[in-house]
Amino acid sequence: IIKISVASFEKKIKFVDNINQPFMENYNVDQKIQEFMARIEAKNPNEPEFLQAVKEVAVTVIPFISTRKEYTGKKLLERMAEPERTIIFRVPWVDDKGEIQVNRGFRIQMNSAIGPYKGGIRFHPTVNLSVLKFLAFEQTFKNSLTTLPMGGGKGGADFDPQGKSDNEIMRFCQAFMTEMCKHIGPETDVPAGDIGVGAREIGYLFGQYKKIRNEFTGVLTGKGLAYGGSLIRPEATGYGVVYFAEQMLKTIGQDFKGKTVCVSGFGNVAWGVVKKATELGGKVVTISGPDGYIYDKDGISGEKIDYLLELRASGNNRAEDYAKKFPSAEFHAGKRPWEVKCDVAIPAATQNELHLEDAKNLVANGVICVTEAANMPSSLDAINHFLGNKVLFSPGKASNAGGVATSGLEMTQNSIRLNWSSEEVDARLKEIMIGIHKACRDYGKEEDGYVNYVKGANIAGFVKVAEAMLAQGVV
Ligand code: 2IT
Repeated sequence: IIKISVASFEKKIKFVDNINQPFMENYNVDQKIQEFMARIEAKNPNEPEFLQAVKEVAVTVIPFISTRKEYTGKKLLERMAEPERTIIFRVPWVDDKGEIQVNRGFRIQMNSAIGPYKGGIRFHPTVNLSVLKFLAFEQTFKNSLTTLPMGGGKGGADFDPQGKSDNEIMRFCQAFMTEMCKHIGPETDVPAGDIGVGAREIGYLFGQYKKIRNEFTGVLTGKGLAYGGSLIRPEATGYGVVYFAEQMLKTIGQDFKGKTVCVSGFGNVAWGVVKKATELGGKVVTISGPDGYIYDKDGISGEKIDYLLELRASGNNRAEDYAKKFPSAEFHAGKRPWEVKCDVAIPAATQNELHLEDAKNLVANGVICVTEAANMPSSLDAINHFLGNKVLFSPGKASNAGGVATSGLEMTQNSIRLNWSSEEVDARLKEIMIGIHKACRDYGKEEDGYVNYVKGANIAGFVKVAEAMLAQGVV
């Protein structure tokens, strides 16, 4: 028995060695991608979102690796696709009726090569290992793109905040942090918000961390201004997306003025997008919720933008309420906004909300720029349709990096124990987004001048993490 297993072990090593053979001229890139993905799939069955995120990176980064001697044969991407640590824990709590509830909590510590793990916490019933691993994997590349010293992480729970009382939210956050506080810290892992986790939840999480650890530190970002939060952090993701889209438009000599913009979602990110796109002269005509989308022919501006915050805070998850409040709007039940003719499309809801059919609709209707605001909102075939039609298209890991970048700025302010003005934070945010855009262009520009932002973002994100990993050895 021992003999057989040693033989098969040797065989396996040989097989793996062949795949990562050193740089050479007739390196078969397509085969490398297929073999790489086969290994990742075998290791991570039943994780479709994670495999989707890895594949998008593999098809752009493996060809790049094949041209760089220093990166071949080092299993860099394979190491990046294996979390450094995965923590899965029970979150028991008592609801308002006195009934015991049990949720599952997670923290994926994906990669710490360039800084402490950094990434949001998501509370949503769809949360599972696959979703959080895809988010943590994307976060590693995104955080690298910001140029700030942050590794990649993500966490959350399959907890549904909808319909929960404030006390229930507090008890859940405390129960979640009671376990998570053992694994995080300002120099180790710094969580923040994501879907279902906003300023209120961050407050409760911070309070519990401080109580248990007896430390007042910048262990979380997205904090309230009274206890170490940063100005502009709530707006940052959406503003950053629009700053990025502005740069994309600039490459073809255009800007937001007079452009019709379709946005999906109505959460924190969509709010920031609508606010900044409107400020720059765009007309945002849609938002959406799980129930359908709103078409407002007059544009979502002024008090309607403030109403988005109310809508989100209501916890009802119903976009339809907007149409009840503003008669200029139509509600389209059960549909996504991508059937509406627009110049710029900004998916800002959640993963896999824009499929091939939607991409076909957008392209047929003359869309010129698609800037992702959510994490992985477009399916792979939708992305390929945009790229194939030479539409300006940027992946969330590049265009939504302003959120985590501003979290990085919050960490800096916490460390130096100072608070910057909103002008200062906004200026830094804008500079970072312009820098990310440039990095994407540098690595993603094709022979005909078209910028493949997917390729650019993946390679630029990869290079910094790869350099750090090479320098630090096999750890
Ligand atoms: O997806 C994201 O980048 C976030 N949810 C923000 C993460 C952060 O640490 O600010």
